[in-house]
Amino acid sequence: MLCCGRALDSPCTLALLVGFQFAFVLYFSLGGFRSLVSVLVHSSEPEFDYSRPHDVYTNLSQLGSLLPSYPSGAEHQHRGCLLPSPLLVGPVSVHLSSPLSLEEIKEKNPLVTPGGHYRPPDCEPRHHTAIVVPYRNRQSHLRTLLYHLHPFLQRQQIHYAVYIVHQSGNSTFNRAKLLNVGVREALKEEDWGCIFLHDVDLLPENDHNIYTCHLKYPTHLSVAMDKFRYRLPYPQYFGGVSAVTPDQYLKMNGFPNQYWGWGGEDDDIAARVRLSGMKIVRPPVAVGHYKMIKHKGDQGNEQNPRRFDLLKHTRLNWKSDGLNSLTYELLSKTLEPLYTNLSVNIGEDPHPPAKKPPPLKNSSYLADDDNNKGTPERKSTQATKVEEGQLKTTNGSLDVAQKTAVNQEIV
Ligand code: UDH
Ligand code: MN
Repeated sequence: MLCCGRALDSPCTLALLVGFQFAFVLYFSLGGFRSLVSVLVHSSEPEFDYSRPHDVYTNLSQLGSLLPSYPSGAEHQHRGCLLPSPLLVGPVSVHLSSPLSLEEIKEKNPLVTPGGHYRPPDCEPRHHTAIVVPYRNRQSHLRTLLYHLHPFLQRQQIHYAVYIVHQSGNSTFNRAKLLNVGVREALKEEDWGCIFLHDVDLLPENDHNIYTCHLKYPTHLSVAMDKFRYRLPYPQYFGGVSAVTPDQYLKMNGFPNQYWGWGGEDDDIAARVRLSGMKIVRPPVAVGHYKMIKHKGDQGNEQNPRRFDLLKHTRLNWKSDGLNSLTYELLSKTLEPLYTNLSVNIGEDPHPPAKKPPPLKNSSYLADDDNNKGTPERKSTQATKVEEGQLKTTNGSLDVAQKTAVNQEIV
């Protein structure tokens, strides 16, 4: 240090200045303190900046035109699509308010063909994925999903189609049975290598969340939903968005047909995965971000009070209730511009919820809620929910609603 004490022009001072400058350049080129720390501790989790998301239609105009890596011409059409796709952008914004009309969405997705099918125009896709959506009476959610998912998947350069499995009639909703129908119908149409089971109200926020299957094990994709503060609500959670290959699906005998109403079926599916000798795989939390469109419980999809009993018997029932016992009537199959619509009669709930009494005129408890949630029946269910929060299902996981209640209590 002595040599540096005298003058600014001494070689030592100069060396120090150059050293500092180099350190600064290095610091900022690494992206500041956070990245510096992650480099030092060798974090394996990818990092994404969700504060500056891209528009979900970014890079779409490049499809089918001249991409530097995909010059047009017949010989290149037989070239395998690059992995990962060079079109990916990472975090994408999600538009939840006032979705466009179906016609407007179709205009924005000119390469999507009837039935909601898509194939990359410039390269041979390496993945073939059917998206199966259980559905009834969620029109605006469906438009929001289609607006978002089509460009999202096209950027991934996969071959895909969207199947909406519409439960006809007014019987209690049965998500898992609709998924069984969707898988069977989709596989009748094409030899899909991967099937996504996708709630209509979930929108992926990062296009590095690739819609393909793990070769060996079922995948759970929606690991970080905004509704659960971007983390898994409980370790065995398998709801929202998941994916199986046809082989994995056969191995677990598909999904249960007996869960009418809200809840339990996702935990049953998770249990089937383990009982059939498989395990659940997941993308990193930083990739599996989803936004759920905010909604109330649907009429006809009331909480299933039998779900805990059913879950106790998954071990006994999974081999006899599932794909091998599936019955339904396909009422219609139409190729809409952005999706294939399968309208199905899946039968009646053998234990329908008790009919609510007709609303009394001037009743005081109807005044505060327009969605029938103020009825005594509904209130008593909600009141018991927190107490139920300590219950565990047979496979050790908490019910989503229960766990949410527990989480809210802890925080
Ligand atoms: N679904 C429909 N129509 C219905 C019911 C469900 O299309 O009437 C489908 C849809 O794809 C939905 C999925 O089934 O995304 C799952 O149902 P959900 O969205 O109701 O499930 P979620 O776990 O429930 O999001 C959140 C709380 C709703 C209130 C639960 C009762 N307390
Ligand atoms: Mn939902």
